[in-house]
Amino acid sequence: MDVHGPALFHTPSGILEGVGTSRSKRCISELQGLFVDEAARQALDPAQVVYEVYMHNACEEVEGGLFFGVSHVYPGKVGAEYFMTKGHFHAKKGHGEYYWGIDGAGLLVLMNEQRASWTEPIFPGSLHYIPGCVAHRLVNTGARILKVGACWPADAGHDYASIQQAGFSVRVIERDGRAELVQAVRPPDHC
Ligand code: S6P
Ligand code: ZN
Repeated sequence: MDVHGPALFHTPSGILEGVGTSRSKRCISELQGLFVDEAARQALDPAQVVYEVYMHNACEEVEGGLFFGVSHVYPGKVGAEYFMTKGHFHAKKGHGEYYWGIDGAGLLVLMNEQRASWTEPIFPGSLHYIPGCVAHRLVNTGARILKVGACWPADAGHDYASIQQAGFSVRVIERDGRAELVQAVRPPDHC
C-alpha cells in the first residue's frame, strides 16, 4: 500500500476522510448472540446501526506498523443492555492499544485472560492504555454517539472467536436510569 498526503481527522465529529481511509458499520442484523436478550434484538430494526469504525490504513499488517481508527458507538439499548462493540483480544495477544475519548460518554470494558473484568469511564479527553492480553469492548451509556479514537500495532490482528465462545464476564445494563455492571449470566456470545 502506498499512501501519500495527509488524511483528515475531524474533531469532535470523529470523522476520518481522504487518502487511506475507510468506513465500516455493524448493524443489529449482524450482531446475533452479542446481546443477552436475543428476542429484544430481533424486535429492533435490522438496519439499525450499532457502531461504525473509521479507519486509516497507511501500511500493511506489518510488524512495526500502526493502524489508526475512530469508533462511533450509537446510543441505544437491546432490552436493558447498552449498544456496544463485539469486543476482542488481539490475535497477537501481547500487543496493546491506546484508546481516547473524543465525544459522548461510555465505558471501556476490559477483561484479562483469567476473565477478571474491570471498566474505565470514557469521556472527551479520557485516555486509556489497553495492555496486551486484555480483551476490550466499548459501551455507549450516554445519549450521544460515543466517539473513541484508537491506535494499535498493524500486525496485532483480532481474536473475536474467544469472545464468541466465552463472552465477557460482565455486561453493562441500564437499571433505574443508571448504567450498572452485572455478571454475565449467559456467557457464550455468538455473533
Ligand atoms: C481495533 C480497535 C477498534 C475496534 C472497534 C470495533 O484493535 O480495538 O478499532 O476494532 O472499536 O470493535 P470490534 O470489537 O468490533 O473490533
Ligand atoms: Zn483492539
